[in-house]
Amino acid sequence: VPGLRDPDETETSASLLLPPAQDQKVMILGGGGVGESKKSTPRTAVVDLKKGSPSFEDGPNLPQGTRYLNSVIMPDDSVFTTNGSEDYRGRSASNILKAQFYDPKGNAFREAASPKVGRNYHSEALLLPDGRVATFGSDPLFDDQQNTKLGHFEQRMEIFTPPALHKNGKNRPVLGEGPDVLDSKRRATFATEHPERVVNARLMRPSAVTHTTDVEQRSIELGLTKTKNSVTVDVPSDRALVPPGWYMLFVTDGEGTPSEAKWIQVR
Ligand SMILES: [Cu+2]
Repeated sequence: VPGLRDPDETETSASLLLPPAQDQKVMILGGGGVGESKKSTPRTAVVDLKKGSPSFEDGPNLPQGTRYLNSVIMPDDSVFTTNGSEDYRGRSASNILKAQFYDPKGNAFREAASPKVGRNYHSEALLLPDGRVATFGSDPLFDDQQNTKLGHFEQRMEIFTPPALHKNGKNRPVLGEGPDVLDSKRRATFATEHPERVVNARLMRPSAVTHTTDVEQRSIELGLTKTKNSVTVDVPSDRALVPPGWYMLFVTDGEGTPSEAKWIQVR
């Protein structure tokens, strides 16, 4: 696919299928030169695979050159992206204590609360079924700025609570009683006291993240119908778009406040 700026700096980059998966847009963020290179790039780029002859187009830059960035799709279709380092495996104390949300619709970043723990190589971030994000791991080459002391594996975890949960955490949309497998029409109905609050429904693949990369990550937009006390979701029939397996089902309100997930199986 042509059009990618800094094509020699894709090692240790992040990449993901942007939400919703139906849009078939792939994003790449940051990265560095091959091996122990000092080079890293703030470049992001997006390719729309639905176009006749797809090519990468530049997205907004990260705050600085970034390797080992972790990127997590959120239930509100934003992408939470955090941590990383500017140099190879955090060398010369180059961990980046920054996080931001990428909005695929606006093609822009907005700042998020900063992580407290630096993370580079062998680090991970994943979406929890309660709508928060856990970050963990990091495997720095050295523990000091002068690169004289051998590094130690980072054992502290952090949990990130997105802004909508800080604001509306005590008043989230709720998915009540419902099935844990789709019916023959690929639908599922859940009880809820306030169906009017439910604006979007997403099927989100549980994470399988390693080395900052989650190859399972995808979020599928669902059809939504309501009664006075229930919501019904419709799952697309395309098995390439929705590979069989277990998913987290999230609904969100008009402010992007997520419910807790219900686990549901797609056969
Ligand atoms: Cu490894």
